[in-house]
Amino acid sequence: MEQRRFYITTPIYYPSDKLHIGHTYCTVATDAMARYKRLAGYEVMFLTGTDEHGQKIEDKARDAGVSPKQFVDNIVTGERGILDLWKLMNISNDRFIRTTDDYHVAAIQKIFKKMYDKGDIYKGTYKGKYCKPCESFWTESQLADGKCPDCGREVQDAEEEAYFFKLSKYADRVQHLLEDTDFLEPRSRVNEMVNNFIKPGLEDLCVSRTSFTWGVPVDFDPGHVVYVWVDALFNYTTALGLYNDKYQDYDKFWPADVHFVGKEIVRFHSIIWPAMLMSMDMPLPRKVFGHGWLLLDGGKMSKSKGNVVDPYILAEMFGVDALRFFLLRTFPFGSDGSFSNEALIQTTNVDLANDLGNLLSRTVSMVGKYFGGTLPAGCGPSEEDLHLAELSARPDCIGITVEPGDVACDVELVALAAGLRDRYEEQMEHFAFQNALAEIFKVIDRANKYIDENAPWVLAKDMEANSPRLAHVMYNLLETLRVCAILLTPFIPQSAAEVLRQIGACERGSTWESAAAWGTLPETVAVQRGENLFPRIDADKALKELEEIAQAARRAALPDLEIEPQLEEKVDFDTFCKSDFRAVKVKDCQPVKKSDKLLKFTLDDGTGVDRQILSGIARWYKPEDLIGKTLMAIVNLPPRKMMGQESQGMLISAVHTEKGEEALNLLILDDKIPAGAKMC
Ligand code: ME8
Repeated sequence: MEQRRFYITTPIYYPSDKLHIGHTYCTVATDAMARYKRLAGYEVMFLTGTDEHGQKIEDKARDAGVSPKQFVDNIVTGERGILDLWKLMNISNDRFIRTTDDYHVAAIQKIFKKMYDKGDIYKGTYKGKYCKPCESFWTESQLADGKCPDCGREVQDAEEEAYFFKLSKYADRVQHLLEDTDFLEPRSRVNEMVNNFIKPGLEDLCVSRTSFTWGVPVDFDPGHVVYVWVDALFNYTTALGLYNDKYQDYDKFWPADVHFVGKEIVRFHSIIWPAMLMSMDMPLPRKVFGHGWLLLDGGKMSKSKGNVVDPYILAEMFGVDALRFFLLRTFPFGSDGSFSNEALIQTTNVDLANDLGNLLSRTVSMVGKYFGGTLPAGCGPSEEDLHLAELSARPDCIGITVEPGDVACDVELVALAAGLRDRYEEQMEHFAFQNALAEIFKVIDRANKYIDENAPWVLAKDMEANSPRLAHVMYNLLETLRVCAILLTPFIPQSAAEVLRQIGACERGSTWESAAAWGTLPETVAVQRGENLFPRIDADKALKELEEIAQAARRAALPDLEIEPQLEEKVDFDTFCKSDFRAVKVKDCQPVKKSDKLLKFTLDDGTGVDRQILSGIARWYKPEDLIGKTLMAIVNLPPRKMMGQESQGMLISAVHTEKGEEALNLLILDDKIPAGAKMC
């Protein structure tokens, strides 16, 4: 039989900044899809990588004082960089492409030349608008209120000699592709593309730049570099071996089965990409799926916002599987979703700790307690169970009726679990991860209810009479856990493997086929107790910890040092001279009762009479550390009352702001200066 193949890609990420949880979303979804297809017996190619050229990177590298290559190397391969992140998140990509890789650069030059030779790329003058952060050209009519329609930022005028791709030539074919096939999903994105971009008239696309150098050089016209999106989109084919000898998988895997991309780059993938492939006479990918964004407080995600969105921190605090699970369980893949730490904790506690975790630990510990860890022979599925399971696994099965003599709850559980794989597959084939997980959790909920209905602890009171029934209940629970764990593997690979280990499922009981074969576990299966898979998270404690981390991050983003600007307004000399500044020696210093700000000073000001000054500096100084010090005070201010006590003057200190925190330093004078010495 011919091996079934599946080629899936994520966008290649810009290494312009550290990735946040929103970036992780698409890669985790792609990983779940790739793992699901492998489980179902496909030979899978899962590609991800980094998009390393363009003016934005060149500018950022200059600001950082390093070369563009050093800059991207640091973010891609450096500590806690993109490669480390995918390793941490247990991403099973088969290949990783960097657009600065030599084989890719050489291949892009050949591709550009081929489209040029065909007459689809020609030289002209570019006049228009350019959005630097998005690396996107726009015509006047495409701008939104004069700004970039993608990110809302200012655009710049751009005019230069440039090469153009004849996008207009392919407009009709692309429109047909979008409207009359399932090329682009979800369907709502088709209308957006056709109405906003194709119907107003597709203009030819500027595909080279001369104003910067960090890109793939056009080899037949020095000074031009290839537009970063041409360079980036063809990664999906160069990484398979198109126009290079590094890989030999092009014939095997192209066309791609699906490109997963975020909604803002659907335009590039559903209009420009197919048009260029048409120009190259290459087969088109089978599908582009435009997923939604994870929003933070209703807006785009960024690290400067309060909530912690650093995937490293979240994975370390809650576990990689909990994070992966949350992303795909909570948000429908095609729509936007609101990310919050509260929701992450809630989902982990409810689904993983309560529902799945408890089902596992209760089942395994009861098999241990009542049967010494090994179920007795004869506890497996009855003839009726098997018949029922077979019926349930058939898509045409229309509901199960309970025959007299059947145990109703057995019938329900077995029917639900045995038919799960088909319902799950249906959802996974449509990239409906949330629904696929919902199907699994319906079965898990039913199994938890099944425990309560059967009350094994009551059955166990009379083992002699009830042992066969109790063993059969336990067997059904283990089988349910087995089916669910197999189907959870693409989402939570490590934890699902641990569930399978704890229930004693061997390799044969962990396969895709066995997920639809009720009764695969041997009757005398031995369970292995293990640690609690998903300990409950203390929400208050975790949120407090995250808030502290967020605050520290906000502080770190603040300027190191801030000093108040000098006053414009002038003071005349005579007025200034009226202020009487004196050296004073601290004889005593005490905290002021009921005030966490004030310290009370008893000072020798050289007059022979003690002077009392109150000063709001308790945050910065311990009273005992100041006794004996010589300070500076202004002594001819009118006395004023603070917390019921009189203050006769003011101590002079220097203030500034450090990382957003107010800092204060008293002016401490040389001890040689006698008390009362006038400052001038
Ligand atoms: O666009 N929620 O790279 P990129 C969900 N280099 N997805 C998000 C997100 C969020 N909050 N923030 C970002 C590029 N993404 C190009 C791709 S492909 C040939 C070239 C997604 O690093 C975003 O939608 O800016 C996009 O799909 C992906 O992260 C990479 O974004």
